[in-house]
Amino acid sequence: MLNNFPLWPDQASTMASRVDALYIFLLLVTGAMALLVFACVAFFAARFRHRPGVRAEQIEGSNALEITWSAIPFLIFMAIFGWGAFVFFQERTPPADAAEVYVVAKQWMWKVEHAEGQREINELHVPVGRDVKLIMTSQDVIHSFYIPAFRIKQDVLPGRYTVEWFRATKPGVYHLFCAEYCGTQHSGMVGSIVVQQPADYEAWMNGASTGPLSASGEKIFAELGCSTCHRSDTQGRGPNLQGVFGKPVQLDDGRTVTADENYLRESILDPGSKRVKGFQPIMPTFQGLVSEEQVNDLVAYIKAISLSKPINGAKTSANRAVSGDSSDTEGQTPPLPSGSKVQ
Ligand code: HEC
Ligand SMILES: [Cu+2]
Repeated sequence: MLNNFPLWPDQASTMASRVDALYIFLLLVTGAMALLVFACVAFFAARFRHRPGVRAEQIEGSNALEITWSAIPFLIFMAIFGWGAFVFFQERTPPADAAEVYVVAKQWMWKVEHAEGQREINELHVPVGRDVKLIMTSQDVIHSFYIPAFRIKQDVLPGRYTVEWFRATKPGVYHLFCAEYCGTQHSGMVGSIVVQQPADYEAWMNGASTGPLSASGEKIFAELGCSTCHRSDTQGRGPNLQGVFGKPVQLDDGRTVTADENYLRESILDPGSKRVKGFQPIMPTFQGLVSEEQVNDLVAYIKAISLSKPINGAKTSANRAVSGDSSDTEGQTPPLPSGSKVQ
């Protein structure tokens, strides 16, 4: 019904109709309230107008009336709150098996990296009907990744990851806007979201691949010497990173944190801030040595070696290292996490 009503953007994601329903409810409630107020103003102005010889008389106090006009708005506001919170949590909680796409914002463009390795600028190709999680960061100032047709918007901040997700429901090309004023060419920081049928998407995917992000990550991991300390056995000076993602990590100040994307990112750029229990503070910072894209690749790599089925478990790989088994290298080329395959 809304498709032909040009005040509304397309509804092209599973969130769109939910957000719209809430918004229409707000419009109806505020519209009805405005009507009620204006109707009362008009009615009372006519009913109690000045008439010659009639004296105005004060009317005071009615508990029933006051309770009614407090209770009804209260219930309406609680309904708006409850409904809003429900939609908010749906929009904030990416499904666990969503495909992952890394987004790096900079003045004034969007750089996009798919877990499978495709890179795009100011464009994002996605298949219809698939949950997609965007893991976003900024190279400079605050930006905001806004897709009106999907009804999602999320600030993109320097120095950390923020996340948003969607499931596109309709093939087409949709606007992408930066929704946070970010400098002189902010208005040019736009792009398009290309939603394709799975078969078209697969064809596009196969045409542009430079290999999975986790593979570039593995290369960088070796080039930067991460692998000298982080080995796939227990002999390294740093912790074995297999299986770390998504798990609780004990820190030497007694805290326990979950190893999510932000934790991995911080461990690489600011290793001193959270030190793993039982290890020396010898890891150098890589701040300034790696680009945002390289950090994303490293994070994707660490996630890949964490999510793939433990190839032999840390124990066995330690045993193998001791016994000098040369097939140890198979532990360093992880299969892709299953979530990143196109169905
Ligand atoms: C000189 C040795 C050394 C190098 C090189 C090194 N690390 Fe580390 N790393 C450590 C040590 C020791 C720790 C544990 C103490 C700490 O948290 O600072 C650690 C912790 C980490 C953690 C947190 C692990 C956990 O179990 O919670 C991550 C992730 C990490 N490093 C990634 C990297 C990456 C990526 C590189 C390369 C860009 C790298 N490290 C290079 C020594 C190193
Ligand atoms: Cu911007």
